[in-house]
Order: sequence, then C-alpha cells, then structure tokens
Amino acid sequence: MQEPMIPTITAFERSPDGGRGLARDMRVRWALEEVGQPYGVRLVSFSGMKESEHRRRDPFGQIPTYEEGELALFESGAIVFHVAERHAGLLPNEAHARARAIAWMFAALNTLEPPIVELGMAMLLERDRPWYAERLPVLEERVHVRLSELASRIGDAAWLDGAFSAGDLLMVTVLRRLTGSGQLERHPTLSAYVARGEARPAYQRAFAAQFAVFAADAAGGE
Ligand code: GTB
Repeated sequence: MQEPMIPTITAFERSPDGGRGLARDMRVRWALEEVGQPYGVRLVSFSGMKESEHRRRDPFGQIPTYEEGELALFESGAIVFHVAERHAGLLPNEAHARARAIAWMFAALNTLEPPIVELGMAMLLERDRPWYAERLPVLEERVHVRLSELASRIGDAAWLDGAFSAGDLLMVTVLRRLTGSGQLERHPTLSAYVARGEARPAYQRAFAAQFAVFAADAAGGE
C-alpha cells in the first residue's frame, strides 16, 4: 500500500509576533488541522528565507510554503485553496455555494487584508514620521468602513455563508491581524465572529503548534 504523503510547510524559526499566531503559516496550519491532514514544519530564519534554496519554494523569499511530493506551493491563499480542494470540510460540494465560499476567500485576501496590513505596517513602522498623526486616521477609517460592511453582511449569522468554510478561515486570520489596534473592538459582531473561529478545536491545535515553536525558542534563549 502506498504511504500517505505528509506535506511540509515552512514557518518562522523566530516569529516577530511572539507566539500570537499572526504570521501566515497559522492559516495553513489551521486548514490542515480542519481537514485532519498531518503535516511537518520546516522552520526558516530570516536570512534562510532569502537563500536560493528557499527562493525555489517561494520566489519572494517568504513563509509559508507547502511541499507535497513533487508539488511546491507558495502564497498562503493558494495553499489553503489547495488543501480545501483536496479534502472534505472546507468548501461546500454544491457548485454555487462553493463558488461563493471561494469568493469569500478572495474577499478576505483582496478586500480586507490590504487595508488591515497597511494600517498595521504604519502603526509598526511609521510612528515617528511627521505625517503619522495625519495618516493614521485615514488608514483607520479605511479599515473601519470595510469592517462595518463585513459586520453588516454577517449580521446574526455564525459564518459568512452557511457552514464554516475556507472563506471564514481566511477571514478570521485576516481580522486577527488587527489585534492590538483597537479596531476590531469597534465591531462586536466581528469580535464575536473571530472568537467563534478561535474556539474551533482545529484552530486551537494550530495555535498550540505555532506557539510551541515560540515557547521552545524562548526556553532555549534563557
Ligand atoms: N502573500 C503572501 C502569502 O499570503 O503567503 C505573503 C507572505 C508573507 O507576508 N510572509 C511573511 C514573511 O515571510 C510572514 S507572514 N515575511 C518575511 C519577509 O518578507 O522577509 C506576515 C507577518 C509577519 C509578522 C507578523 N507579526 O509579527 O505579527 C504578522 C504577519
């Protein structure tokens, strides 16, 4: 009998998020946990990411990547989509519902993530700039508008469109990037939505796995 193929993903050897699960390997880990697919992890340093061996996996020298036999993938959205297509549980079977779930995956990555990342980067890197005080409210307002629209659509529903899907998985991980910004708290519907995602057993396992990397590194550094 053929051995099942265990994929290997890459993650930060030392994540700047301090174990908060904000880096993009978290969404891949979560997807793999949701479908019950075991996986291995190759930890990569910041310098290792820029070396040619890793750039063969990801031309942009980033994490996460995914390797499964002859297949090497980069881009977290593509990896989650690949996992969702090959296993039951993350995309509905009915054609229209499946297409809508995929639309939510794109919405998370193309409509929500850009303004959220832009705000996060500004808060991280631009605080000392003379124009920061003027720029911050502009970036906050862009995020606020998108969050308001998303909250209106979710309303009283548990998930974006019926059952939990890869669209929800990506959306929750994208919204978690707002941790510490105070933005999510302005939208109780979305705070509750994120909390529902974080309460899923598969999320908990993925979070624990990435946290263990941080904890082992912290213990080694003592
Ligand atoms: N579009 C790509 C994808 O979706 O996979 C983007 C991948 C990406 O941004 N990877 C980041 C990376 O490798 C890690 S996740 N950065 C290193 C580099 O570019 O040299 C982004 C991230 C990093 C840190 C935090 N944090 O500390 O909170 C959160 C998110």
